[in-house]
Amino acid sequence: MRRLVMADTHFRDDCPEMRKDDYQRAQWRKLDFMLKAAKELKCDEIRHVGDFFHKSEDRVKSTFIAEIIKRLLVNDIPIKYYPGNHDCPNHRVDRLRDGRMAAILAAVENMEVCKDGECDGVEMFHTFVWHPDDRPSDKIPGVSAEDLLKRTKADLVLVGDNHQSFIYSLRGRTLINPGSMMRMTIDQRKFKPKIYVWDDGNLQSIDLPIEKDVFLVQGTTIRMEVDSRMEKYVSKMESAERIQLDFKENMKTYLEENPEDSEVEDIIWNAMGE
Ligand SMILES: [Mn+2]
Repeated sequence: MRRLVMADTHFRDDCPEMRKDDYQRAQWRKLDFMLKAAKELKCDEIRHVGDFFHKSEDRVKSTFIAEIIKRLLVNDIPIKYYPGNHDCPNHRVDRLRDGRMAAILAAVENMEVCKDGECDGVEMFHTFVWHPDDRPSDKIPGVSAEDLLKRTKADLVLVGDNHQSFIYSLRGRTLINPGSMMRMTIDQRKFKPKIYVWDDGNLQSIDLPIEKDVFLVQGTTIRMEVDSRMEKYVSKMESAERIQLDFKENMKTYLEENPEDSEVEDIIWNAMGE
């Protein structure tokens, strides 16, 4: 069984603050490339490990949704998708079909939603798993790739959420985190987006084509600081087990327990679309 693995596509109808190129076209180029790769490599299925969209709200330009659907309708390889927090209104997985994913799932018949745990012999998670070179600490908790592999049983464990790409193997079992499809923030400017193809133990990584000079250079230092601060919160929040149900509630509780100055809180709530 040959599987193409992707995650964190974060399709969006606007342009990230620090990008100066035609971001919509850049997204479609990547989606076209991934679907073409799946076909050319004769993959039996595509796995998407969550955060298909950047935002879950259903109010969005129909032309934007149509751009995605028309591509997925041409694709004839089954897609097994695991919901990410960005796809679920109020970060509640039981509300997945109240958001943008509803249109995609209604239109694309060969796309199937995987539930918690094993999905046809592969385990899928959308939760913050640390890069194998980094370690969770008391200050920043989380799941290490090693711990997750120890807790699971399948030969192949797929994770989304951490936008870095990495693989980790333990006693013949493998964890794959494809990383994000796009470089959305300036701290990702050196990141090389990729997809993985897993064929019963053989792993191939494929770099997605990227263009040079897509970031605005001005304001880099300030923006990087804000991004890394946001990342700190998102990592902490998403690594908590209780994150599963209501991200905003959890963020509120977290900020009550760890007060920040109001400017930082504003940045957080703004980033969360509040
Ligand atoms: Mn994500």
